[in-house]
Parts: sequence; C-alpha cells; structure tokens
Amino acid sequence: LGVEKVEKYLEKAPFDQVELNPKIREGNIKLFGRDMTAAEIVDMIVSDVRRDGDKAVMKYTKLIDRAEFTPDQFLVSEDEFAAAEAQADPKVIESLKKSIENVRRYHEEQKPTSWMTYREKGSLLGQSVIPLDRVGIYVPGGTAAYPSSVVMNAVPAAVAGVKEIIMMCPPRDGKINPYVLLAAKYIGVKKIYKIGGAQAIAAVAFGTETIPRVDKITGPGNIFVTLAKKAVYGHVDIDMLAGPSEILIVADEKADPVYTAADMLSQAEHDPLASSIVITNSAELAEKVAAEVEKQLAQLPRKEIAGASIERNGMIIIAEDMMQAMDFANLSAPEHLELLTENPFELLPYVRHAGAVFLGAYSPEPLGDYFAGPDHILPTGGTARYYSVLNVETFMKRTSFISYTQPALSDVSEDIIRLAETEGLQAHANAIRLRREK
Ligand code: HSO
Ligand code: ZN
Repeated sequence: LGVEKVEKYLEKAPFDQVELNPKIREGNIKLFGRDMTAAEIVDMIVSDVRRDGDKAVMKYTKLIDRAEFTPDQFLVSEDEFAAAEAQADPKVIESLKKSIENVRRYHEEQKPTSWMTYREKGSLLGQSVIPLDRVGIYVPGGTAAYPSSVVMNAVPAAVAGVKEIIMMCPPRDGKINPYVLLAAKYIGVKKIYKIGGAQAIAAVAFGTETIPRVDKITGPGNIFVTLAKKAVYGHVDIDMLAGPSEILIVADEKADPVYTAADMLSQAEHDPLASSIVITNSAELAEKVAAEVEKQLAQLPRKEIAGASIERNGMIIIAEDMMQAMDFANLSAPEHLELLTENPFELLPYVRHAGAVFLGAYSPEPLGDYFAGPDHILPTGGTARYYSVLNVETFMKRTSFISYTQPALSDVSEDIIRLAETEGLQAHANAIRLRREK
C-alpha cells in the first residue's frame, strides 16, 4: 500500500468502470469443453431458460450450484423456514429485527406521494405514484450470503407497497443461509426460490412453469448475475449494474489513522476486487494509515481477501488541499464516501457524485451497511454519476393525469390545432375542433 501524489489521478477516475470492473473485462471460462467468455455463458443460459423454462433452470442449478432439485423444490418450504428458525441464535434475530425497523423507518420518509394541481377554469393536472405489481430481488449466496442485503433489498419494496416480492438466492449444499431466510420472512417476502446466477435472472424475467414472471429485478450479484440483468433489461426493468464494492475516504490531518485504516479494511474484506482509497492533505496521516493498515490486516480472519484487495486496489493519495480532494472524490464517484475531517458538513455541499456519504469519525461505513437506515445497495464503478442508491421509488412508477373542462379546452384549442396541423395530423386537430364547436 503505497502513498501517491494526486496529479496522476486528476484526469482519470480511479473507479473507472472499464478499467476496474471485471464484469466488463470478461475472462475465458472452460465450459462443456469450450473456452467461453462470461457473456457467452450468460447468453446461452438466458436463451435456454427462456426456451425450456424449469428444465433449463434444473439443468444449470445442478451444473453450477450442485443442487438436484425438481421444480417444486425450487421454492423454500414451510419445513425449511422452521429449520432455519430452530437453528437461529435469538440474539442475532433481535439485532436483525432492529435493523429491519431502522431501515423501514428511514424508507417510510422517502415515500413519494401522488399529487394534483388546479389549472384554469376548473382543470386538473396530476401524477400518481404506483407501486410495481411484482418484483424479483436477488440475494447472492456463497461466501457473500448477507442477511443485511435481504433487508436492504426487500424493505424499500415492501414500503413502496409492491404486491408481491419474490426472492432468488443460490443454494449452498442445497440450502439457503438461515438468517437470509428469516430476514425475508420478517419483512413479508412469501416466495423464496433456491436458484441463482443467470438462470435465476432469466427465470424471473421470462417466467417458467413454476416461477412467476416479475416486472423488475433488483439486487447485487456476481458477473453472471450482472450480465444476465443487462441481457433481460427491456423485458423487465432492473435497478442498476453493480460491480465490486468501493470506499473513498477523504481525510484531513485531524482524522484518526486507526479508524481510517479500519474503514479501508472493512471494504477490502468483501472481495479481492474491492477498492479502498484514502485521499488526504496530510502526508503525516498518509504514512500512519499505511502502517496501520498492515498492522490491522495481519489480524483479520479474511486477510487473504482483504490483503489481495489492498494490494490490487488500495491507495493513499496526497492532495494539495481539501478542495482538490473533493474534486478527486467527484471524479471517482465512489459507492461509499467517508468524510473523516474536522468539519465534514463543510464539505457536504461539494459532493456531487457518491452513492452514500458518511460524515465524521463516528459514522463508519458498517453503520450504514447494517443499521442506520439508508440502503446499502449502491452504485459502483463510477456509476454514481447517474445511478441512485436503491430507494422506495426504485419499486414505483409514475403515471400522469389530465382533466380539462370545456371552457378550458376552448381557450387553448387554437394553439393545439395549429401544432397538430404543423405536424400534418388532421385527426388530432379534429379531436380538438369538434369539442370547441360543441
Ligand atoms: N458494504 C457492502 C454491503 C455489506 N456489508 C453487506 C456488509 N454486509 C456493499 O455496499
Ligand atoms: Zn460492507
């Protein structure tokens, strides 16, 4: 973990989607005796599932997740919920329920409202905000079986008022993590399918004999999930295309090097491809953080992963001043932005591109990952330039409405007729003229 000067990075974003995101750099993978790219594999799986439904989902669940399910076994049964409940630690359940409550409370405040406004002569205009009928939330399995991601995915959908939330999670040894199941149950998710990867995305995008088709798919996943979401976009809506996790810490000379290093590592332990960057105006802090990272890293159970991530994408950069540090932050558009400065609120107005901002020494990223209330499903890879954090509106859509009275329509009819005739659309003009003459 070296300390570098900022110049090199002022032109080019460090979290560049194309450079850093392995979802774009698709490597070759051996499958069926052939070298295939991830994109080729995903295309194959998506078209197979679209054509063959459950049969194809069974085939890929066996091949990839090593679970031999009949289609009626995709769905998590009452017995499986009961088994999860029996093995769960009541203390964990208590913490999980508090987290759900905080996330719910925060998202309640976000709920958009329908509105109506009066115009001339008794006319009305407005907009209704309507929840989606059915959404599919994806929850990764494997080493990253995060109950917290169930909370962050399902709660905004539930608050939005989505009629049916279905969840997909890849099985591990034929099962799903008990806390993942219980989190879903407490939020009111009724249907959970033990399927994952591109086959799960395709199954809910097109529907199969046993799996319902959804209107939108949300949630993070690996390269196959992300490419599959991209492939089915248009048949259904998706939230975003997400890559490995990142943190950017803007720190001044007052930042605590121990906290700073701990926060870098909390992101690094997610994934060897995660990136953790500190930018500071203090060369002294930079040296201390570098030493502290080495020290704390050695003690981590996940030091293999965190170490690989720090080696690959860990950086400490020296900026001339805090304004330059903020320019750098906006250029990189990080998923998580920590402002570890004496007066973090002074910098907040300069934040233009970031998924979530954490202000001050006592608001470390894990507070947001698990508990405070805001969502942890966030844009990565510089896409915070145009994507938002997952939110209640992710699960809603807007419909406009118009109601004019006859006098109000007569008043504007000439303008409309003129515009319609300019476009050569006589029937449009007639629809207005006929009502005027009435
Ligand atoms: N920091 C992760 C979310 C997470 N952390 C889940 C712990 N569990 C990506 O934003
Ligand atoms: Zn995390």
